[in-house]
Amino acid sequence: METQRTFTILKPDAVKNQSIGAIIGKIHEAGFSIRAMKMTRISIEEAENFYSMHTGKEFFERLTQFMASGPIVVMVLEKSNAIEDYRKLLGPTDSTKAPKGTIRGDFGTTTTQNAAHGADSVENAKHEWAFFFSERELF
Ligand code: IDP
Ligand code: MG
Repeated sequence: METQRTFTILKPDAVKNQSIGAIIGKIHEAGFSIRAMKMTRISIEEAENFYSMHTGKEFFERLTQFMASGPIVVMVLEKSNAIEDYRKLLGPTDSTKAPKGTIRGDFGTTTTQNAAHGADSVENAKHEWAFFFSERELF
């Protein structure tokens, strides 16, 4: 199968809990290679834009405040079937329902604070990483 790229954010909870090393280990063990990576932050306005599809939902403000609450690690990951396989590795949105062995099951704590984001389509992945990475930061 052709290789594919996906985009992930290790969310502020994962950075704060010192889980990023273990999460990156799990990502490598699952066969993904890292094509771009940095620690950065987003403002509340940028979080509102990133999650604009959820505007108006009950959890929107909690989510955007959380995403802007501290440093994040953003990465472009490559593998065959990367989008779908990474979503499987993440587990379901609600960390309390995520099986052991998944990123959210092992490192997330709630539905909002679920350790990591994963793009849900090739198009969205490209759009999301283009916000964070210049051409020279992509390998
Ligand atoms: P996903 O991250 O599994 O794709 P989405 O539905 O796209 O889930 O939601 C984006 C993010 O918003 C989730 O990762 C989570 O942090 C937060 N979120 C989604 N649904 C809820 C909810 O019902 N309560 C609280 N937070 C939520
Ligand atoms: Mg989503």
